[in-house]
Amino acid sequence: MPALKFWHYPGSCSLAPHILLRELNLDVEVIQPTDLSAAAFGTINPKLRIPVLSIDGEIVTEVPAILTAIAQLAPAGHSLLGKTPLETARAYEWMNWLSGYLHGSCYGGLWRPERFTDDSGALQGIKEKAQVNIKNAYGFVEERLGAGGLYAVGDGFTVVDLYLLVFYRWGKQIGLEMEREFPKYTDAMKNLVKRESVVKTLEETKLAPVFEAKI
Ligand SMILES: N[C@@H](CCC(=O)N[C@@H](CS)C(=O)NCC(=O)O)C(=O)O
Repeated sequence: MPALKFWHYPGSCSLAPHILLRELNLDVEVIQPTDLSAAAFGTINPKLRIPVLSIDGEIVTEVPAILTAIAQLAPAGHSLLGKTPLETARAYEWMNWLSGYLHGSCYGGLWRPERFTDDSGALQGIKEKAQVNIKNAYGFVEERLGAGGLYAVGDGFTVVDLYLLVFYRWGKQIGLEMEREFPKYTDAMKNLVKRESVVKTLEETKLAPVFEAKI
């Protein structure tokens, strides 16, 4: 097995690859950087973002690439990227959209509107439009969940389901009524959080369970 190092931040998009590392029981050095400035982090990732994975010293960035790199460390015959070539294409279709559109464009607009304009008067409008785009994007997820509705790709678990968990948590964080408004997405995530790897990673990163037990 290669030597692995993983830079993450609890609750961020790094959660998906973090769970995958635990799913595969990989031996990895996990690092939570406190400073993402160019001076502190620039040599690790010049884009100054987490997550970052180092495989025998080779740095890999971007969630879809990192999920792919980790999945390739799974025993032969795994279906973490889909069971057929078409399912693999679907997995990349999902990951590209989640990373580029939902994360970069929608959540970027909401949480980092200054990336889209130098006009301080335009910031509020960008945030408001981003809120609408996020909600519509979740509607799209709800419609596009695969056969049976429990998985994103086909009828089995793939890395895309882990990536969807990141955005499900964020949806709750920004106050969307995820359970009421997106019942299929919710069922898929309720199914996913039963995995030991999810439970372990949430504990490890000191994040609350996604669905609190009803008393
Ligand atoms: N496209 C990148 C996005 C990475 C990204 O934006 N990560 C966030 C955490 S979710 C981050 O590092 N934020 C720090 C910042 O914006 O300063 C990916 O898919 O990995």
